[in-house]
Amino acid sequence: NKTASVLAFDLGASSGRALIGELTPAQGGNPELKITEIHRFSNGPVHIGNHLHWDILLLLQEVKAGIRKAFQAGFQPESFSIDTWGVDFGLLDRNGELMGNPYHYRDSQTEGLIEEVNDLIGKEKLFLQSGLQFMPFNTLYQLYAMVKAKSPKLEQAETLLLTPDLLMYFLTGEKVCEFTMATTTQLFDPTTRSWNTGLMDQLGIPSSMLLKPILPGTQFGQLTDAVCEELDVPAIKAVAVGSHDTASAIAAVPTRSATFVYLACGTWSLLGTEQQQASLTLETLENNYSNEGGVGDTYQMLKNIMGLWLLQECKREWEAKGNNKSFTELVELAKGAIAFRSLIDPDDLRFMSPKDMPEEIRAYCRETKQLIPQSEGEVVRCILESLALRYRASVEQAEKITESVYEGLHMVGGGIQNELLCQFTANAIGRPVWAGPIEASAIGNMLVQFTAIDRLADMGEARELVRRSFPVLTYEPKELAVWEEAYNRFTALAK
Ligand code: ADP
Ligand code: LRH
Repeated sequence: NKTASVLAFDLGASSGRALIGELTPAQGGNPELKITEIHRFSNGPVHIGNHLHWDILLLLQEVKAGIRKAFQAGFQPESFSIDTWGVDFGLLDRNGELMGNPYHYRDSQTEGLIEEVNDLIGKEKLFLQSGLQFMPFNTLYQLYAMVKAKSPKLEQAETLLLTPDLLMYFLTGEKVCEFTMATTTQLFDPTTRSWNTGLMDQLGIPSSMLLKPILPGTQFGQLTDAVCEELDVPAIKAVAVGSHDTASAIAAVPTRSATFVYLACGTWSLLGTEQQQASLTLETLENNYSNEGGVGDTYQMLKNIMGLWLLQECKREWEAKGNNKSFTELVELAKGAIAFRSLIDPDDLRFMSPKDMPEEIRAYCRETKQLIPQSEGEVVRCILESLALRYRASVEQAEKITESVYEGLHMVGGGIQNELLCQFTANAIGRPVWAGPIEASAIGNMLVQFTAIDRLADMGEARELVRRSFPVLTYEPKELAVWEEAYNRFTALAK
């Protein structure tokens, strides 16, 4: 009955971190989970020619640095795992070597391909066979772009590994395909729970590159001798977790109830409900909801909302102009700005990768004949109010599809450090917001590792552990009348 520890890497589009999770023994009470951040690093795209890539080798170096630091700090994790954003991948040749730099999901190669593939396959058929929201960056469109470009890499590829599986392969030498990541590709059929080879044949995508998915909780190898020697660490076990960061974040939602609505709030905002199986109805399709695999035999019916990307990009643009402000300072400025001066549809695809985000927001307001946000405070306020209103629309859609009423919204992820956004969200939905934990993806990652090494029984026990171990802040709704009025303006603007 000793303390057990595991090492979790959570790589988001803006930053990555390594955390140690320690499960303390039940000393007369119940066990608690203690987390310690070991390493944090920034992440972002690299432009080469006309393409946008991830710096995968730098990410590998940072993960290695995290492993080394964990042992240097005196921890003895039994196992480790990595979760990352969805959809992206690397291709291995027949010698098992990585061919080229993985593309970043914001690369423009997939522009226009949703429509093109819908014309070839049929939108409804594609939805029924994938359950996925039509997002331009889905793996399906990235691979189809490579087919159209007659990519020599694609012609020679032997194995496709999604980002977390690719990093785990570099460290363990084992090639696996984790289930929750597989479900972000739009090539995986949630009914048959297997790859949609018919679809791939039709589009000319070689299906032999894809491995049979393994479930979260599967132990599949250990650090290679070479990595252990390089880092001077023992050969700890590798576990497949909910390797999609969203799946891991949802696993750490401290809900008591089986029916609940959540918002994982980081670079993206993922809002949805947990289901036992994929919801493949016309209503789900019409509302552009997604069905993605979750941990513990769940399907997540959720929606990708553009999220704090909008704010991150404004911050980056202002920094490039020599104006450095932290998120805290920007949120303070937004508090002082006038309410509901201008609203945007955060999900308009024009905001996916614009050159200058503040200018794109101004252009949207100009074109929709609203007041144009000028100052930083005005721009940030516009973003946060618009996101909160989009969350309300999405909660209402989820309620319609699932024929349920939710009492409040669980918010998790880095974005909950933005208290103004949490309050706006409570106001917009007219219900309480329960915020916490911040490091949900890393915690969800740890929880699955603890089940794999037999320290936790199941995800029910895991969520109970999260409730016991981390604080949750409640935001009560306020100013309902003005938010109602703003919502009417928003729905007229954003379909
Ligand atoms: P990722 O999806 O990249 O993993 P995170 O979960 O780390 O994202 O969340 C990053 C977001 O959290 C940032 O875009 C920022 O808006 C928000 N954030 C981070 N720190 C703060 C802070 N101190 N105050 C307000 N917001 C913050
Ligand atoms: C959030 C996320 C989301 C994906 C996007 C590419 O980090 O994983 O679920 O759709 O990144």
